[in-house]
Amino acid sequence: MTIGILGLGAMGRALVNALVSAGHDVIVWNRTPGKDEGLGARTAASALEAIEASDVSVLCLLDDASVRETLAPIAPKLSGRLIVNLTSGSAQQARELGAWITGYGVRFLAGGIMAVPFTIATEGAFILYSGPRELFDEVASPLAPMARPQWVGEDLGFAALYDMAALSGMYGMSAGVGHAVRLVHEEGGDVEAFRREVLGPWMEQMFPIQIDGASPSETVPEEYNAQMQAVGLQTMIDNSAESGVPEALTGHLSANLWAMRRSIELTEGSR
Ligand code: FVH
Repeated sequence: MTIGILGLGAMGRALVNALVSAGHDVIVWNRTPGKDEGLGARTAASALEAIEASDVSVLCLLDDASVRETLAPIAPKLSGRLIVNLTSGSAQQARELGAWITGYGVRFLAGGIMAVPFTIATEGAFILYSGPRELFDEVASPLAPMARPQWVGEDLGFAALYDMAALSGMYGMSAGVGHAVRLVHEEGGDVEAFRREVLGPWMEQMFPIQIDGASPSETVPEEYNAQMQAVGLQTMIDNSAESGVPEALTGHLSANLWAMRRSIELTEGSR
């Protein structure tokens, strides 16, 4: 199978490396020439040439606008081609892109990469796909060297939706740990020791509890004591201000405080 990779940014190049290492015939295209050097793949002179030479073409560009810009001039020539879009975007963008490009007879799958370039082709990496199951079955095995393929439904928006939601979880964690070390630093604490001896063990203890307890409900289970948590969160926000940390870095605490207050309000309203 010949696989086309369109987009040779950090992620696109990592995908090419994984496929070439697995012995695939890979043809690449990038808007700016020169990024194909040393990849061991064939180079196409245009996006159309790459797609026409490929059994399946993977787009890994910056954003939805760059995908539209790349495909719009050539879309009428793509009927019957199989295209997988791994470019990040919103669920609505994925659905609209799918409706538009399948209108030209393109067989289309949407995706979301749950990895960073240096974890591509490692055990933990996976890629979400959504769209027609038969198309996923066709590409899952050839694209597996990039990362474990995981189909999340026929709805073309679901891979993007799950991707955005999972990234929200990661950035929430990132905001929390970033704020934590800033707080310790501002007060002259030992950041290294704090990370190793306090933050790491604490996060490890709480991580499975957070994942198991994650819920779309607006009310917190009684045993988690929303009243107590609201008081604690306000103290954390006050402590942050007292330590001189910019208020903008406490957004994750404010979001949690809002959720606790909402839970208290709803629980009291139902009594
Ligand atoms: N890198 C990461 O950690 C994340 C992990 C999760 C998934 N994301 C998404 O993957 C897409 C590509 O990310 P990337 O890291 O490869 O991004 P860049 O290194 O910035 O490369 C961008 C490529 O997009 C091309 N490009 C930009 N604009 C256009 C356009 N208008 N027309 C055609 N191509 C365009 C750019 O080409 P050039 O600047 O070299 O000419 C690069 O090939 C992305 O959706 C992440 O959210 C990565």
